[in-house]
Amino acid sequence: MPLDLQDTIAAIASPSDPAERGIIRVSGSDAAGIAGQLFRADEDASDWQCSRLPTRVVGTLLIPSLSTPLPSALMFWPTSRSYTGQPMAEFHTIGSPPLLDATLERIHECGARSAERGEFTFRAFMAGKIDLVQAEAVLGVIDAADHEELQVALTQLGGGVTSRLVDVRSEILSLLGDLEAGLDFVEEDIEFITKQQVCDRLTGCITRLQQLTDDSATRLPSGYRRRIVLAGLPNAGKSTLFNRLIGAERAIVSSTPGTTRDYLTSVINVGGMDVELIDTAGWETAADLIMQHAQTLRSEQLAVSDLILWCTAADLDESRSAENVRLRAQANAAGVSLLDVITRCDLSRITETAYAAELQDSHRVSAQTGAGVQQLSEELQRRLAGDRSSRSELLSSTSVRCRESLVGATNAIQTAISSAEENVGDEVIALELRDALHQLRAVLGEVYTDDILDHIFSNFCIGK
Ligand SMILES: Nc1nc2c(ncn2[C@@H]2O[C@H](COP(=O)(O)OP(=O)(O)O)[C@@H](O)[C@H]2O)c(=O)[nH]1
Ligand SMILES: [Mg+2]
Repeated sequence: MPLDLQDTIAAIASPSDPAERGIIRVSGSDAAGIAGQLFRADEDASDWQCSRLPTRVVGTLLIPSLSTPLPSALMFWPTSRSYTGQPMAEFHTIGSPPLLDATLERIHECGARSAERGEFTFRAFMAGKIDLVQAEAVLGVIDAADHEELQVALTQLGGGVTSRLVDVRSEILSLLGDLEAGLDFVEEDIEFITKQQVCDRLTGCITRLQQLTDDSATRLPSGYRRRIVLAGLPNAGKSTLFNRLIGAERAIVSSTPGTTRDYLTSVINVGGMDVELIDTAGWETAADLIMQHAQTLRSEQLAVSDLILWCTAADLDESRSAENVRLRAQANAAGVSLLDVITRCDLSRITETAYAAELQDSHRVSAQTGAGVQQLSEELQRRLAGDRSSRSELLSSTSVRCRESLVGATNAIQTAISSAEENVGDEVIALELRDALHQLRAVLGEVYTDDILDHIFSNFCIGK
């Protein structure tokens, strides 16, 4: 990432496909000069360059390689009160790739160079407009795979995580102030803060940091989709339920056991979360090689799932009950959470079977009539939302980068508490607190190394 923040950079900031609107962004000390060379404001707004306030002006772009002027709006931030913390101009015009390319070429001729990946956000970071946690959140918003990820990224961008870190940092700074004041008056034996107060306040910091550390440990990789697998004896109605949940006739449904031989997957939306639903086969005794293969696939699918829906037909024949229990136990042994679903519940009641006693928590559905399917969806939503990983406030990229520093800060504070309890001396406590502060600064990006910055900003697209 070039550290020259003074030269003026430009890039197309809108997606590369043709669209109604395209945006070209220019940032740097010469943004106004460059904009003035190719933009003509409509008459009543021709004094836009004199404004000290952010301005929106309607006019045209004059590009020599184009035969006619291009209608455009100019957004102009004349001072450091812009996203990048420096003068910035944005041209909003027709989103035609060749027109945008021609405009950008003209901007380069006027003296701007091409922006590198993430360079606008990098400048925002260098100008102190955002911290590193928020810079990562910008990337998270751009890359969000579904509503849930977008929500996490927006919270992080809004400063939810930052403000918690800043709170802890202020608390430590204030404690450090008290301890160091005490050190200055050590001869006079004046105590600015009691050991108990130090321990209590530091314990509060640890609780807050612990929550963020836990979050960072459980956060799922970005783009990870939870997987729900339908499992159960042949004819339990898995494929019918699969079709009902995805809202389409994808899986072949038949009363001939072993109809489904391959597994099928489809993405469904559960409470704003994209979830992969998988219909499995291979639950009967393997009579041929294909069925053996189906069994292998089924086991693999089960092992990598986040939730198994074990389907038991309400009209299950008593003679097959033992087999149902055996296979369910086998599926349950994979260590994945399992939810019992009584299927075909329009047919009869399962209460007579011995197995029924175990099914206190089951969900009754009829995929054929649709009864209970809505309630099942709601339960899936609850289960997935209850998953700790989905409650994280940290983006996975931030988690990976910060985990070590968060743990480091927590350990330093823990050592400070032990030192206070053992009356080791305020100098030792202060030393640990300074270490904790350093670790927190690393999380926020107040101390950083070039390779960390390179790693973060090179993941951005150009124009952001
Ligand atoms: N009455 C009734 N029949 C169902 C229901 N769900 C599935 N079936 C029937 O049960 C048989 C097996 O269904 P299928 O979905 O192929 O089961 P799978 O082998 O577990 O995939 C088919 O004849 C379906 O029509 C249901 O909710 N009610
Ligand atoms: Mg099937």
